This record gives sequence, C-alpha cells and structure tokens, in this order.
Amino acid sequence: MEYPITQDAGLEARDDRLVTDSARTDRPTPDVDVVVVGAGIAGLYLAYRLSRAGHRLRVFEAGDDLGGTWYWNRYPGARVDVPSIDYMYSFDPNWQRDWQWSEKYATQPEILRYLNHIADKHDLRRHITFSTRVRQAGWDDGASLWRVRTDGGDDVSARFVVMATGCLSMPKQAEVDGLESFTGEVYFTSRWPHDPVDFTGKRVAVIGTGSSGVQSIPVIAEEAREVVVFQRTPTFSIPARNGQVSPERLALFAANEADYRSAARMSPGGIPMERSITPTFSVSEAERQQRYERAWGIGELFEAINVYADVLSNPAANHEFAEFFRNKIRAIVDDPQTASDLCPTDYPVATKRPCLDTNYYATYNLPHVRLVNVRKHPIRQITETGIDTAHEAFTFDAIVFATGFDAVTGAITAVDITGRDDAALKDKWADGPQTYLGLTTAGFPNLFLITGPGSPSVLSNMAVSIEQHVDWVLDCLGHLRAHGFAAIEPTAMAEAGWTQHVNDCADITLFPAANSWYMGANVPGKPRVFLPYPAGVDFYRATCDEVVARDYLGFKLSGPEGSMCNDGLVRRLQPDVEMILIQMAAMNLPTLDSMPVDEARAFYAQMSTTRPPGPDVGEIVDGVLPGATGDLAYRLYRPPTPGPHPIVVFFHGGGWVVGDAVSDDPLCRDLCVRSDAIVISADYRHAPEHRFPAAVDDAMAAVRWVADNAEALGGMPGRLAVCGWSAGGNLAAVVSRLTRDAGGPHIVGQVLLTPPTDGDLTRASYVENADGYGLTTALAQWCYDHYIDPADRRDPRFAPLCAGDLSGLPPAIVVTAEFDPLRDEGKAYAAALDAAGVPVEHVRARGHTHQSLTMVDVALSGAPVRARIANALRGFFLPTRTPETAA
Ligand code: NA7
Repeated sequence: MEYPITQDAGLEARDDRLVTDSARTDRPTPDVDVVVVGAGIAGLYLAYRLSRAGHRLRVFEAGDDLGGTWYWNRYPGARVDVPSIDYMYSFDPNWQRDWQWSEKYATQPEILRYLNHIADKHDLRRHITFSTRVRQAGWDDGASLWRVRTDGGDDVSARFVVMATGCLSMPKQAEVDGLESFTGEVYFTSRWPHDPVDFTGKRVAVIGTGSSGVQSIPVIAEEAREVVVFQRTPTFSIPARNGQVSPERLALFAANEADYRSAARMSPGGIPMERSITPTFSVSEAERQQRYERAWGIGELFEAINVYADVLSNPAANHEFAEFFRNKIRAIVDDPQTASDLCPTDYPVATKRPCLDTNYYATYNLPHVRLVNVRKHPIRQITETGIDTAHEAFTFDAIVFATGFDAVTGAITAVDITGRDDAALKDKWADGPQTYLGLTTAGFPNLFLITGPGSPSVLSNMAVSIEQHVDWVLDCLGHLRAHGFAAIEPTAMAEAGWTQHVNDCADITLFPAANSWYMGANVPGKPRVFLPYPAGVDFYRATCDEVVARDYLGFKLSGPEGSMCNDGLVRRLQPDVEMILIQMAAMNLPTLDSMPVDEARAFYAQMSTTRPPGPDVGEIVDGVLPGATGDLAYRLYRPPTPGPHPIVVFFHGGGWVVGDAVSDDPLCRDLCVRSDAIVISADYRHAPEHRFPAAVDDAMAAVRWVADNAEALGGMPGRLAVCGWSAGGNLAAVVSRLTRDAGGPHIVGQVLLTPPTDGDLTRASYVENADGYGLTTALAQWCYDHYIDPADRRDPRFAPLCAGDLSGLPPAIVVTAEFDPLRDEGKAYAAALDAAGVPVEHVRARGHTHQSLTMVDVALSGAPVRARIANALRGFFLPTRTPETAA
C-alpha cells in the first residue's frame, strides 16, 4: 500500500473531543475500543487513563486477582529492589494522605496492598476480568480491528490491543529431568502458593541464585533444618540495608514532589540521579575505593552501577569494580571454597542483573547451609527423594525453583498474535524481537507493547517506564481520534532503524559479554539478542517525544478518510557520537573558523589535553626529520611486541592549519597496537604561513626519510604504508601517487580516513552536513582558503580525485563517515580507485562524523572501524605485497 508523505488534504486537524470510531466510519463497531492484557502495574494504570479518557475497555488478567508480578511472586523474602518511594505511581499526587511505605524496600505483600489500594481508590476493578488468559489476538484488516479470544470463551473485538503482560512474568520451565518422580514438595518462586509454606525442620533445595534465590535463601534458611543451594552462575549482590524510608529522601520528596518525579523521568534509570560522567581511571585508586565503599554502604542498585561513567563499557574499569565485590564476598564468607564458588568471574559486573540482599552471603556461614556449584557438579536428575549430581545423591523434603523467566518477550509471544496477512508475531520475532521504540511492531497495527523489547524496561525503574509508555499510548490514541485516523503502525524502515539503534547502543557496552536473560541466553533456543534499551530513560523519553513532535515520524496513520506517513529514522548517529555532540553543544564552544589562526591553534591544542590518552604502546620516541625546507618534528610509536615491525607514516588532521605531530596521539597509539606496526606521525608545515604545496613537499620528504632509515628506526625495509586523517588523509593519498610517479619509495598500502579529495563544496554531503557535526562546511571552507588558492584546486597534489591516472596506486582502505561534509568526495575517490583497478576497501562508517572515528576511548563505536583499518594494514604488510613480489 502506498502512503503519501504528507497528510491528505481532506483531513483537517480536529480538536480533542471524543468521537467514537463508528461516528466516522461505516466499518463494524468493535465491542470495545481497547483490550488490555494484564492487570499488573501497567494494566492498572492503563485502566485508569483509558477510562478517564472515555475509551471503552476490557482488561483481561490470568491471575485470580490484580498485581501481576506482585501477585505471583510471593516467595519468602520477596521485595522490590528499587526504593519503594520511587517504585509507585506518580499520577496520584494525593497519595501521601492515604499511603505510607513502611520500609525502604517494601515487601511483596505491602506492594500488593498498595496496588489494591490504588485499584479501589480509583475504582479500577470494574474494568478487569480475572482468571482469564488471553489466548489469541488476530488483526482483521478488512474491519480494521482486533479479534481477541480468551480461555474463558470471550471473543471480543477491539480497535486496539495493549500488551501489559510484564517483562518477568513467563516462568522458565524446570529444565531438569525427573521432576515428576519427586515425592516431596515442589515450589516455583514465580508461582508461590497463597497459603503460607512452613519449612520448619525440613531439608530444602533451592535451584537458582538470581534475585529470587538471593532474596529467599536467607529467609528459608531461618526455618529449614538444612538448605542446599544449587548455583549455576554466581551473582553480584550488595547489601540492601533495608529499614525505614530514608528521612532525607522523604524530606526531598515532601519539599516538591512534582520536581522529584520530574527528575526521575529525566534520569538515566528512572530514579532522581545525575548520570556519572567521571571515567574510572581519571581519579586516584584511593578515591575509587572510597567511592566503591560508599556505593556498597548506600545499598541502592542504581547508585552502584553509576559509580563511574565507564563501568559498563570499559573492561578494565569493570574488572576493578568486580574485584571490589569479590573481595567483599571473600571477606564475608568463612569457607574459602564456598567464597570462591560465590565469586562471579565469567561475566562483567552489572551485565547480569545485580541483586540487593539481606544477609545473603553470611547465610553460607550457617552450619546447615551448603552451596553446590553445578558447573562443577551438574545436576543429573531429580529422583523420588531428592537430587542427584554426578558426585552425590541428596535427599530433600522440598525443592524450590528460583530459575527465572523467559524475560521481556516470553509473555508477549505466549499469546498467539497474528497481524496483517495472518503473520504470526512469534514467527516475525523468531530471530529476535523487532520493534519501533519498544512500543509497536510493523505489520501489527494498533498493537502496543508496554515496556516491550527495545525500551528501557528492565534496566530502569519499571514504575517510571510503565507510566511513560502508557502516557505515550494515551496521547497517541488521542491524536488518532482528533485527526480521524483508525490505525497506526510503524514503517519497516523506522523499525529496522530502531532495532539497529538498540543494537548499536548495546554494542558499545559490555552487556553482550554475559549469558544473561537480558540477552535471552537463559532460555534454551532463544535468539541471543539484547532485549532492553540501554541508553537510559532520559534519552529514550526524549526520543519518544521527538517522534511525536515530528508528526509521528516512522509511523503510518490511516483511516477511512485517508492516510499519512512521515517515514524516517529517529536516531541515525551512533549513540555515543550523539552524546558527544550533545555535550559539545552544551559547552557552547567557539568554532575554529571564528578565530584568528594562532588562537585556533592554541584552542585546538587545549582541547587535546582533556581526552583519554589511548592505549599503552611499547615505546614512544620524539625526534626530528629533514623536511623539504627544514627540520620537522615526528613522534614514533613502537608496538610492545618484538621487532622489527612494518612502518606506517601517519599525517595528522587539522585542515593543514592546526595540529602537529602529537595532536592525533591516541589515534596513533591505537593504530600502533592494533596493527602491530611502528607508526611515525610526521609533522608538516602549516598554512597560511606555508600554503600549498608546502605540506605535500614535507610529506614526501618524510616518507623518503623514513624509507631510507627504516632499519635504523626498527622497521622492516620495504614494508611501508601511509595513513592520514582528514587533511592528513589527503596528504597520504597525494604521497601515494607522487611516490608511484617518482618510482619510489615503494608504498604497500594507503589508509585514508575521512579525506578531502577535491574540496568540491557543492557536493550533497557539504549541504546535508553543513552544520552540527563538528566539521562544518564553513570550517572546511576556512581550511581550504587558508591552504590553497582557488586557481590551484584542481591540482592533483591537492585534489587526488583530479589526477588523470590512478592505476597502479597502492591498495587502499578509504573510510568515509555518514555525517561528514567530506563524505561524498571520499566515496568518489574510493570509486575512482576501484575503477582504476586499485584494490580498495571502502568502509562507510554509519552514524559517524568527520572526527568521531579518531576519538579513541571516547566514541567507542569507532573501535570496529579502526579494527578494520588495522586489519587492512596487516594485509598490506603481508610479504606478498613487498616490492620484490608486488610487481
Ligand atoms: P534470574 O535472575 O533469571 O535467576 C535465575 C537463576 O536460576 C539463575 O541463577 C540461573 O542461572 C538459575 N537457573 C536457571 N535455570 C537453571 C537450570 N536449569 N539449572 C540451574 N540453575 C538454573 O531470575 P530471578 O527470578 O531470580 O530474578 C528475575 C528478576 O526479577 C530479577 O533480575 C529482578 O529484576 C527481579 P544462570 O544465571 O542462568 O546460569
């Protein structure tokens, strides 16, 4: 179906009056406007908002009563792991008059009482059908409505379906043989009986040491005669330090609740808290240890994860923090072997859900509590009387499964949902969920997922994320009504873009390194895909709001009177690059082209002092080499491996005007270590004092000198490549051709990182990226004007793209960045090399800017591109490419 780009002329905007669908259309009137699946925190808030907005609704709930997660998870010790005061609805500002939390972390019964209180206070039960599971929901395209069937025999049509099914509500199967033969008691933490369970005097097995195990084990151990914990993966847990609600927090809250809630909405995790921007190793070890101790002492998960900015991205930072945890475990647990088994070592801290506990580790010091490491002693089977491992037969009166959930997607795909053309959602998601904003999925019109995959959900305070999603859905329904649309659905492009963006966000973190339920890794056969959105509640909310502000960007809206589609991608930059640009914009720095040259150079040098240094190399040597007219500084980076090494002559960026031999220091270190080659960053004379072709002459002189002195420098003669970024990339390309024409020195390969190749300012990339991505078109123009006269700009020593013959040039890797004014000329040069028969690899760096690929340890998304550069260099240096064999 074709959708016009703009709204149909016949559709004038209407006000927000409630107009039923039947008033607008001769299509069948559905039984209700909205079916909601689930009556947990999300379902209750939906019932509240939908009913007050005049929508006819039905809520189906499989449980016999409301509460969702808090209805089912009644195991001993079950508590929320976000402070109670943050884990509640914000829509009812009068709550303080009729509700008080008794503890910092409320127990399951107290939370359930709170939810019942809310339901009663706002008369929500009348919308809910209990003890009824939705089995099937099928989209009827002709009638433009959903047909929903339940196990109670209901057959209900609805314009919209909202899945409020929760992220941790579909329990995992037991996955152990022989359970049916066990004659004792069997419990699942996720389906705990309503009547009290008495373990007094009993021998109890607990399988699983996630949050449910960590919370329940100490409480079970208070009663039981013997407790044996079967642990597959140890967990990182910090003491909850539960008690009274903190008076400071209450005071903050009481002072201005609206501000407090608003700060939560604009925070990274849904709890008022500043995002840490301090990298771990930017402060002293003593300070770091103090900071870790403080986090351990506060007893709040978000505080702990937020100690430093790079805990979830820098392996070394993560390792140090993990070691702090392991030391705590070793200090608490008496038996060294048990302590060792309890220490997680095979995944980075916080990449599996960390836990909050009360006496968890100390429980293992009790004489009747024992830990079995099932990685060493796998469970073979459950028997009539207990559990057999490969080495031991245990006898139990009760077995408790705390084995977790088919998280985030399990409860959604458990319903047989079919969309357009009877396509099943389960099939569509067979290789992993695809959503737009975690709220909607293409091919399934009018289906909303509350805290679905691709939204912050389980990485955030669920109460805040649920409200945000429900509010967004309500606004959307209001918009559809007001504008006469009956259906909304994301486009394939928007969905693919969002799925890519979520993966991009995950890929710059350590999350994918763990076999966690965030990755779907806990369920046999489930695709390994990172499920939640990790960039934060604040960024996520801003994105959802932006989609609306841009006329429902990425959605098709349709109705009897017409349709509209404003297709596009809401996030195109790499997430870390976007964050850097936001921070730079907030600093409101002057632009180089607004300054006199000397000031620009000083400013450029000053900016370089605040960046991370890049990786350690074996040795750094500063020296001078003879340039075309005088000495030039160089810096040599030697790999830590034994030499001799191949050599890369590197030319720095800076528009021929700013920069020097050390201004691309982190990039050169990175290249050196990754490619295992000596990198010699050679300076050249700068404009405007020394205009074109001074820089070219110096670059040629540097390459000749390095080739002549390769052995003395520790290099391998004949294994010489050139590399440059920006203006330096231009010089590397120019030198490659000039050395070809001069018959030497022989260059085995050229690395051109976002190079100018003809400076044609009329290209589309100069127009599209004129502002906003660091290098502006005005700044590029400023550089060209300082460097070269307009009359010389077709000289191939400035414009390699204008060289008549590119054949026989060294093999090349050309990197272009999507949001770079220079993108199109780099692309054109790669194509020209290819056309001339030069082996060329063109890397299109998606979501990157002119500069971001050089930001080592800052824009982490650039690392895979630099890895490809290093890989290309290693290829250039293979013996088959040396002068003897190249001919
Ligand atoms: P989790 O966090 O998924 O924990 C489940 C635990 O059960 C975990 O230690 C699993 O080990 C273990 N497990 C799962 N299957 C098996 C089998 N077959 N054999 C042995 N051990 C097994 O679920 P929870 O209910 O504790 O917590 C869920 C969330 O609720 C929690 O994160 C909070 O957000 C609230 P594994 O790690 O998979 O090796």
